[in-house]
Amino acid sequence: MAIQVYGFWRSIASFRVRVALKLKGLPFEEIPVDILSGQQFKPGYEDVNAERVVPTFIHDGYSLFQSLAIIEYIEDLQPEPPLLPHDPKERAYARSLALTTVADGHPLITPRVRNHLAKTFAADAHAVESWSGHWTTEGLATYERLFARRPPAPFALGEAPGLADICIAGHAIAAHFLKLELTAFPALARLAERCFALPAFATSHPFEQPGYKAHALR
Ligand SMILES: N[C@@H](CCC(=O)N[C@@H](CS)C(=O)NCC(=O)O)C(=O)O
Repeated sequence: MAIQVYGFWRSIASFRVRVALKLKGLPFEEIPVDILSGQQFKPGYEDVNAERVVPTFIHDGYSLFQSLAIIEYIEDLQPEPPLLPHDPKERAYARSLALTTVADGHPLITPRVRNHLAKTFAADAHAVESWSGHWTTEGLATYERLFARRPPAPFALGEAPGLADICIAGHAIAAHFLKLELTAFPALARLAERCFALPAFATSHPFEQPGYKAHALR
């Protein structure tokens, strides 16, 4: 089976797909699309991804977008180890945790939203950072309230990392990019630490990607 992922080192959604593939032990090739320099808007990439975002997932020529849909496809392709629980209530809870960042937090801080704030509403760099920090903190606080009701044990849904942990770890990366302190969110911070102790998470981290290393050397 041949898997390719169009992604970007800094992209939280690409991180999510990278971790899922690594937890499943599925080899893949990552093709970089520099979304900070606008490569996603080049006509060639629009043919690959109509939304002009990363990630795009290609499996034996079949192309798919949206990280959550991609991860659920990977789950169907390779059921072991499971990323979603089998129990319907637990599955729904895992998806709820995932969507807190995938549907609610992350979309508000993507480059296109930040650029639109700057270009259309004359938001300066400080205002854009403040906007992103606000919405990311809202997500952190939501997770912390949820973890007060049901503490991770040790991962969000139990003994093994899954979809929810992947998405929460991505949210923690976004917080780090925005220089947000996690001290007020200790349960989330511990969960993220547990995740990044695992090779699948650690090697998927943006700072571990060749694109970051090249960027840092510039
Ligand atoms: N909901 C989508 C989000 C995709 C997305 O917005 N990706 C970002 C990178 S994390 C992107 O490509 N942004 C390009 C832009 O904002 O112009 C998913 O989970 O795949």
